[in-house]
Amino acid sequence: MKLAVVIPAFNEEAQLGASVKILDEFLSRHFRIDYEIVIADNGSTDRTLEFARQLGYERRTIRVVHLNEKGRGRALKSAWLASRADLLSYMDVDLSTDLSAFPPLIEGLMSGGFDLATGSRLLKPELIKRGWKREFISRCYNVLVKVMFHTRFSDAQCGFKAITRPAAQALLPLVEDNGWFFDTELLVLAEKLGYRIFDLPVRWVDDSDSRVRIIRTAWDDIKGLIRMRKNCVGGRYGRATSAQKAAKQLPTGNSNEQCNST
Ligand SMILES: Nc1nc2c(ncn2[C@@H]2O[C@H](COP(=O)(O)OP(=O)(O)O)[C@@H](O)[C@H]2O)c(=O)[nH]1
Ligand SMILES: [Mg+2]
Repeated sequence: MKLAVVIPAFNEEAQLGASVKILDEFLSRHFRIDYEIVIADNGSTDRTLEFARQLGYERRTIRVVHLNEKGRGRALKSAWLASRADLLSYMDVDLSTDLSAFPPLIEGLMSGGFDLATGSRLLKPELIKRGWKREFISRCYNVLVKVMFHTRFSDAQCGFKAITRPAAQALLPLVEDNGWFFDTELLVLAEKLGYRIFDLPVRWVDDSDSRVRIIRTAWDDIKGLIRMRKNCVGGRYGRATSAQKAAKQLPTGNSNEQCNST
């Protein structure tokens, strides 16, 4: 059994080294299974790639993936699909999510009970420290996702997720977004197609050094939701389910293909 922890990195020369070392120490202390940390850089214009490669030389647990085209979703898809690990995960460079949630996140998959595990900042608000603006936008956005898709997971955009290899192989080709909406698209698809999602409350301290352009990202998210909604109405995900079931790529759990009824 092997675990891959992907760290998407865009212009992160200031934080990358310290965070990756903290993560490596943490994983070596808390995990008995084999693991690799994959730094996934694309589009960085600072020395992120150089620093990442240096870390790769220094530590046998660290690998680097580099793509020319920007986009966090693109980096995650590519790093997950290229990894040979059985369990695939990712977290943001700034380690905003407290690492104490990582062992239970992975345990949820290892126990065989879940196909995808995701951190949530909305299940236990008392564990969260972030500015009112991001909190407000996050809450409104997640209400919108629920209203549009009748999904049960609570936080679509938390940068702290893990997925089994078979689920990733079946779902990632269906995820069209290569940017920030990647997370929402993955979760909505997973739930609609009957994958079992572990929604885990996390402790989170916001890092003010953000790459998110709020208005632009919010608009892209809304466009993404509308596109997915159209796909639902057009029955596209239902067709994917049938095709994948035929190819025996889907779990036998209850598929929640109810886009059309909402
Ligand atoms: N590989 C890659 N990583 C990205 C890109 N954009 C953002 N990231 C990473 O995504 C993570 C979350 O970014 P951050 O700015 O902390 O987002 P916030 O916490 O929502 O404000 C960080 O690890 C970033 O370096 C991108 O285009 N490519
Ligand atoms: Mg952050």
